[in-house]
Amino acid sequence: MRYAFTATWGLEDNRSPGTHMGARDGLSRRDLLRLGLAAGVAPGSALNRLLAQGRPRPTAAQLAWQRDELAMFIHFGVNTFTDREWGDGKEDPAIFNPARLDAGQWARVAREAGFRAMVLTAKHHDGFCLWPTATTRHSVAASPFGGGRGDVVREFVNACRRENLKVGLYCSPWDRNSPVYGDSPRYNDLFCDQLTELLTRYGPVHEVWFDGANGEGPNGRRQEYDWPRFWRHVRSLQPEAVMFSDAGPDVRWIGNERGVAGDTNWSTVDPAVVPVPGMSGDAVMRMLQDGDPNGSVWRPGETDVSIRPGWFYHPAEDARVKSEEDLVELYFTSVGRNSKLLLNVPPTPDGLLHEVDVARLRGMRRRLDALFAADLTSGAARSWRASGSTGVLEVTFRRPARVTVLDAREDIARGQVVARHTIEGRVNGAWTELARGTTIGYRRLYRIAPTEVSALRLTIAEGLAPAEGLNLHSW
Ligand code: FUL
Repeated sequence: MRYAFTATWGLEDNRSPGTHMGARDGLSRRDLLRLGLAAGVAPGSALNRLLAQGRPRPTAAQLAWQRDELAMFIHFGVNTFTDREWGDGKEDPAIFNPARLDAGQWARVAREAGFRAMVLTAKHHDGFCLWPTATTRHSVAASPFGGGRGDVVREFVNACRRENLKVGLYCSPWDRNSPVYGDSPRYNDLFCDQLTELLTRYGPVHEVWFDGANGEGPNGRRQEYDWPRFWRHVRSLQPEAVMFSDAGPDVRWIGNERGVAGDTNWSTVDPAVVPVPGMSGDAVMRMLQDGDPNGSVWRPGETDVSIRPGWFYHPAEDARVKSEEDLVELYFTSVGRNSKLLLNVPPTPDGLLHEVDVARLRGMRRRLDALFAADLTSGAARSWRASGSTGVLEVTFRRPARVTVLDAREDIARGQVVARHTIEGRVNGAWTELARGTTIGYRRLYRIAPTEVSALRLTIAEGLAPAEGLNLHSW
């Protein structure tokens, strides 16, 4: 017997309801699956319910996070003024002087382009804090911005609230300015103090973002981060926030910065493979990209990518902003692969999003709205025939329609089970394959050549448990 669902990291509050089930039942999910597959479980049976219960499921916060689909990343700080990507912590705070800073513009552009959240780099690796902190003098308080009384985090949060966007904050553990960095207990205390300020002064925070970067060379200072402590601390201050890092605990990095989630993408992972942020290696990267169908915790992947080559604004990249079509494609390779898109749009030294970026975002929204203008399956007749953990969902249209996007969905509130699927269309009376893939999860989107169909059929060729609440839309 394997007890697969013990809480990880000793977080008192591992809020994933599914994580404790197996241990209480005394059966691992693998055992349950084996039993279920052998028995050819009937939908609705007691064993079926047990199988479904044994799988990890999202918390309310993870579910809401995923359903938001689009978040905007804002990289802003001293690098914006030095034209660098990684500052060394020796910058003079006097260089931070955004003359026309307008977080309201960031938030308006984000909302109008369909984003539902924003994440700001409150502190990047250079250690410069965008809020007036008591933990260091390396902050906005030592800059000319607002006459030394400015607070970019406050302006950001206020702007998010005005536009009804959720608030996310990035606080880099790697700190190239702090004199106590490398003196592990002292720096861990300081980092927790910074988190306390960020998570108690500004009201509800929905996402706390921990990057895994650490570029210290062989002669650099080695800092042992106390991750379990950081995570417990965030959980105690903002219990509704999801925490992002390579190792979650709530949402994981997708394993690249190109904007591409795994073609196979499970929201469950084996936490032992990526226990802390910043690890490398094939097994780690595979776990981040693909997840693990037998994983014991729910930790969906977030896909972060920049609209420009760099994360921070560089005038030399004004001609290298991703096109409208690139951005639409990013939506399909992230949201359309059971992930969430965190798209970075860096403000200029003026403190505004650049007009080229703004135009591209508007263009992306126009294109997405056109693609998803009408759900062709609304009013269609749906029938679902299940057999064990496989099944067929047939959607018969009232009249034939030209389909360009296929949109399969699992009810992830109940977990993720589909391992292999195909989608066919009835074209001139004959079933024709239109798409095939592995996982579905929250949403699996396919763009296809426009095809006139009178019906669609989603076949689940392999599942880990019977799929309940599966759906298929088309646009
Ligand atoms: C990485 C950082 O090193 C980059 O500068 C950027 O912030 C990216 C989102 O995360 O770890």
